[in-house]
Amino acid sequence: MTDFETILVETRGRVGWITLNRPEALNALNSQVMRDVVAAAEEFDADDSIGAIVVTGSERAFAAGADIKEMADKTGLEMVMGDHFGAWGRFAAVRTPVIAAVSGYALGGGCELAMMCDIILAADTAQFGQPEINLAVIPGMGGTQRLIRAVGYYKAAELVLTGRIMKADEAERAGLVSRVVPASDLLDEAHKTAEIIAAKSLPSVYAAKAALDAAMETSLAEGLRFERHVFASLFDTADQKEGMAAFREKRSPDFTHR
Ligand code: CO8
Repeated sequence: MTDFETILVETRGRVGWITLNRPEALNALNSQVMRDVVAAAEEFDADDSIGAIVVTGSERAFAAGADIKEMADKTGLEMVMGDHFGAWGRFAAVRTPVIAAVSGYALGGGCELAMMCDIILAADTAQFGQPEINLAVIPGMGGTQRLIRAVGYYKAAELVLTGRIMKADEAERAGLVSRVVPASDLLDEAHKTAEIIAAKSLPSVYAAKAALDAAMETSLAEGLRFERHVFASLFDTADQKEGMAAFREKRSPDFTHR
């Protein structure tokens, strides 16, 4: 793995860990964090021995947003030419499932980074929100688009227009968070969930994530067509033969990720 300035990166079994590490700025997402997170995620994604990725921050903050101090004096043209948006898109596009393990603040770009992941697990201390309106801007890394798909138009509109922060239990009720756990258990729970996914056959995991992604972007008819094709294509993998043989023989499957 490359050396990174703003994140800690670790491999535990088949799980790749990315820990945001700018405690002095509550893990605010500056351009270096973006470069580091994108590069680490893409390196894990290119590695067949990694079956799931966990992204986390500190106890106090998953990430308190894009770095306001870095952005404050930029012009619109500089924001466009910096292409921050495109690079974060590469993170959202990795094929490997990504779990966000969120403790403390997940605000602005922090909430948006969590929403680029496939599963959001929250500590009971987690707080989510899109407070950009308080800075006279709007969410710029997917907040207006992904939050609506997660919690519906009306709740998303309230959060984006007022900047209100919601606590973990509200985020779970709203469907943004899949599970809330005590803060002290968060990393263990994230690892257990990641290990469960990483033990599955990788081609089927890639296929499942691609089909879930398609549901976010296409009509029902298109999505169903895509799902049917991907489902059929998995019958050419050795793991499908192994998985179904293991079922018939009443034993655990031994997947080779092929
Ligand atoms: N950017 C830069 N620095 C930050 C950020 C941030 N988003 N958040 C916190 N910090 C810094 C503080 O400035 C402070 O540094 P210093 O000690 O040098 O003054 C340090 O982190 C600790 O923060 P606080 O002292 O403020 O800690 P508190 O516990 O008092 O407050 C809060 C915590 C409530 C989280 C508070 O820090 C806060 O409101 N932060 C900003 C939250 C916010 O508005 N986030 C949205 C940012 S805009 C955004 O995310 C747009 C996304 C789209 C961008 C797309 C292009 C890339």
